[in-house]
Amino acid sequence: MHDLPALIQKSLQGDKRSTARLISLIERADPAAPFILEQIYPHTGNAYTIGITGPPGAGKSTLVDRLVQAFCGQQYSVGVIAVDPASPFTGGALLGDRVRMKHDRGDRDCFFRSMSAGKAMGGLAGATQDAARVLEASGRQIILIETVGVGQSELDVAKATDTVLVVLTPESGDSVQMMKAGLLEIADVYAINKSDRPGADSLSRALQVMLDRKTMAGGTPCWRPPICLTSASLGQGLPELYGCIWNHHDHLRKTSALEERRKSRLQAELQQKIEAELARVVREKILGEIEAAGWLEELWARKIDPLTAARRIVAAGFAETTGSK
Ligand SMILES: Nc1nc2c(ncn2[C@@H]2O[C@H](COP(=O)(O)OP(=O)(O)O)[C@@H](O)[C@H]2O)c(=O)[nH]1
Ligand SMILES: [Mg+2]
Repeated sequence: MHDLPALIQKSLQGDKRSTARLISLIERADPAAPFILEQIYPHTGNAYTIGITGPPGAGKSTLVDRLVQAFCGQQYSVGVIAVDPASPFTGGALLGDRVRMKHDRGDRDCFFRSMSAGKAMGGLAGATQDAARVLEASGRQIILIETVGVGQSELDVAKATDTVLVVLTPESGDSVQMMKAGLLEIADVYAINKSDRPGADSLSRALQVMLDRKTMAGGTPCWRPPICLTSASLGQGLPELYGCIWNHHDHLRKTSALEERRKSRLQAELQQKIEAELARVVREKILGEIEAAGWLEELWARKIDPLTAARRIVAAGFAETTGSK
């Protein structure tokens, strides 16, 4: 990679093409990725991130497009990351492309990026988080992250944001399923989209009952997720939804919840990175030694048991790695 520092500099100044290239390098875990992340980190920490999740086809992308419109209308600089479903059969990337064309209209300052769940290395949540940081460092104030609300790794992506918007539809009225899927645990704001179709009111009532129960069960009553009825395609209920998102933002800011939320995310990230780093050290420094040192022979000859051997190898490996520093 020639002139990486210049590329980073241009991205920090808001250049879209450089930003896209940095994200690509990070996405495929290029050897330059750690340097990029190190350089941009001091320029992060202020963007507001919003996760949008829900079942496939609920209208998340359509809603995101509407929200982008609203944020841009208020002169915010917006970035969007859409995580495509991992399945090769869904044509997720194509969907992403279709929406990107809408976002990238000249009259809006929006950076759109789709990431493939299947491709991301080092965990989907990690890769998405890193991409969001690049966007943030390049001056994006609001970052929207769309993921399909199926599977733990997708939920983790949504959870790692400041406000989580869960999008449901009258068709997804099977609320017990949703609850099982963990969607309802992470919602800060609900949108019942496609409310132009029948069933939105009854889903809304069912959700209210569930929220009541949660409050009575001793959940922290300080923020009760509001339920907004929207029709993204018809453009209905959007100012209300936009307002609810900001209300949640204000709530987090007024209490110390925003800081707490972000700090606990950083702690989780640090922990995850330590584990990844340990795995790397094990792979690179320790596993190779085993054969050379003849441990297998010792095991085979019953001179030592596997657990004791493993402990000795690890202890020796770390003594060596820390000693060689
Ligand atoms: N009737 C109706 N259709 C909608 C609404 N919002 C989105 N759609 C349509 O639902 C389909 C899926 O939308 P999309 O935004 O791609 O859903 P996603 O998979 O959740 O991102 C598209 O054909 C949209 O035009 C809505 O409020 N009402
Ligand atoms: Mg979508």
